[in-house]
Amino acid sequence: MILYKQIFKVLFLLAFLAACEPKTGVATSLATEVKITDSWVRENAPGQSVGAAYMTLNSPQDSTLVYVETSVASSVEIHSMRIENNVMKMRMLEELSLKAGKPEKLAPGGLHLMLFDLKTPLKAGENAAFKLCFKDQAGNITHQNVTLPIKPAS
Ligand SMILES: [Cu+2]
Repeated sequence: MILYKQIFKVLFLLAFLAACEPKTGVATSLATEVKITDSWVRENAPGQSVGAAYMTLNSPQDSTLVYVETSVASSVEIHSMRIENNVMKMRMLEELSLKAGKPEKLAPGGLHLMLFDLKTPLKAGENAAFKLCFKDQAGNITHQNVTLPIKPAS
């Protein structure tokens, strides 16, 4: 009987710890959380294997966007875009620096997240899950999960 009680106690404790873990994770990341607004994924044309996602990132402290992944594409790159001699040119950035309190806008015609090798067509009205990894000045990496709505291009 006593043994049963002890096993029960241990199981209860494990369940309690498991339930607590995500909460503490959220609590610690809250202090340094980057505010992500105006986020969306562009609906893609049939047959297109690449896509683009946009958002405004506002970090409370100097930090760097170092890595992005998504449920809808095999890989994600941070791109800048500019017009040179009437030709649109995109360039891959290894990372994107965020200044404390200064919103960094990823929007059509400028910075964007380029999605390569789409796993599924991007249809307006659906959602896409993204994970963004930020590195703070001390080198600590934090992850943030966001769900982006897919919207028509215009
Ligand atoms: Cu691009």
